[in-house]
Amino acid sequence: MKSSLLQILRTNKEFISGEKISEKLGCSRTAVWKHIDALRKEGYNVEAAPKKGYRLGEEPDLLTKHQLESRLSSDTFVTAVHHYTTLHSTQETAHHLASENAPEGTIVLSDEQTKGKGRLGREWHSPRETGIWMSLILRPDIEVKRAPQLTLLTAVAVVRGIKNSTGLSPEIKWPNDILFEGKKVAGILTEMQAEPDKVNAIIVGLGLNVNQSTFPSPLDRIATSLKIEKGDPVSRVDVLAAILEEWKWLYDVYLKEGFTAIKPLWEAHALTMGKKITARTPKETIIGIATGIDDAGVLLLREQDGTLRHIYSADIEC
Ligand code: BTX
Repeated sequence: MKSSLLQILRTNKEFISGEKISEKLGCSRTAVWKHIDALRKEGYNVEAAPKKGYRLGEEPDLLTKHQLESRLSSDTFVTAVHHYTTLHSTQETAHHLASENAPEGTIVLSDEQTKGKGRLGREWHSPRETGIWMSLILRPDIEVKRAPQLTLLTAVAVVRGIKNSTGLSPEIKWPNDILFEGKKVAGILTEMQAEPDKVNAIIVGLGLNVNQSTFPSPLDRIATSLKIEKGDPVSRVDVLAAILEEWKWLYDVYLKEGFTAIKPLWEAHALTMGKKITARTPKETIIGIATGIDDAGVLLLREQDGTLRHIYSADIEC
């Protein structure tokens, strides 16, 4: 109800009467008033004028269920939004929901994470209301070995969503970082619930720094935010809605045509291609020229002696 009310108020630039709203929503005028009162308490500036009705002014930058739902297009792939003010980790909660059969398209968002996690048990700094800390449950009918392709697909969605909503153009560092001139603005963590030959759920976590002005040491040397890059605060909900739009069509294309259709889009934003890089895996360090990714999304690295190496997972230094 709150999502629909927000949509109605937003699409009416001028005042709209309580009666009209109640007709559109199929509820009483008292119910309309109650919801408007609740929105005001959350920080929405809803003007009221006698005989004219209500008009929406400034909106707070919240990632609540109704704020996000009111921004999504009707053909979104988002089926449920779970919003929390604080969580250990949206990944942890999404895993729990996935194992209880939450449908594909379920999103978990939190204003802050107290134990946000990166790959290999690293920490992800997720301070309150400054970033997008979210996990998405997907249930594609794909082989287990194809799951890492969803990290690359998500990176494309994030870069394109950022570009569409802010005009900024970050780059992708294989496999899971989004950077502005070497500084990390976002990280992606793809995890899986699977049987040996069947994916039950893929949980894609996205941490995107939006409105931080500074970072604690030692992150200050390696991290940036959209606000720092743009020089102005950025609306988290606008950015997230734009990313979800991109995510949806890329995922549709991926399910129909496979990763080969996504690969050129990924390459168009990839930072590492053609450059000399160092790939560190738990077993070895490989230095070479990144020549591209193959049709599975595996990084191809040409060593000095000409050997072509396939890198399935590594930390990359450019
Ligand atoms: P990663 O292992 O590639 O990167 C983790 C590293 O990034 C850390 O060791 C640290 O150096 C650096 N780092 C930590 N926090 C930040 C930050 N806010 N900005 C820039 N750099 C940072 C990347 O892992 C994947 C991160 C996914 C995070 C999301 S948030 C929502 C979801 N829930 C959850 O617990 N994790 C995911």
